[in-house]
Amino acid sequence: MKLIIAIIGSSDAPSLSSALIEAKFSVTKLATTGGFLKQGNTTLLMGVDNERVEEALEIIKKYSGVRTELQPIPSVSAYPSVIGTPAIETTVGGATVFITDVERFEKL
Ligand code: 2BA
Repeated sequence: MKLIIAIIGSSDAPSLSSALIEAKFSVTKLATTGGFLKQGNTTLLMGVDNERVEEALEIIKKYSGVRTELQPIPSVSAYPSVIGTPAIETTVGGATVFITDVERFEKL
């Protein structure tokens, strides 16, 4: 078994948690704070069987990895060159993931 520790943006936490639960992973969600920016982020703890680690990582990547998304333009007047386009592409997300061996796992 492995312990996956995933530090993600808090806005990605609800969708990622739901996807992981849907895929029958067990997840513990911690409200954490980044040491550098001192802003809230979310840390997920997951005990995962070795053969499902890659599957878990794929889901983490899909829902919280770095990706581009269409964001609504806040004020069209601030972006005169994109008048007529309802949204702009923005880079969002990012996950820092640690994977460690679990020496022993028990439910007592
Ligand atoms: P990321 O590297 O994507 O890290 C996002 C958050 O993940 C971090 O929040 C921290 O909570 C966690 N994290 C990343 N690497 C870690 C590690 N090796 N051990 C434990 N936790 C880790 P913040 O500390 O607030 O950092 C936010 C962003 O600021 C970082 O994004 C990075 O782009 C930048 N950053 C962090 N430390 C920096 C430093 N010493 N100098 C310059 N930039 C830094």
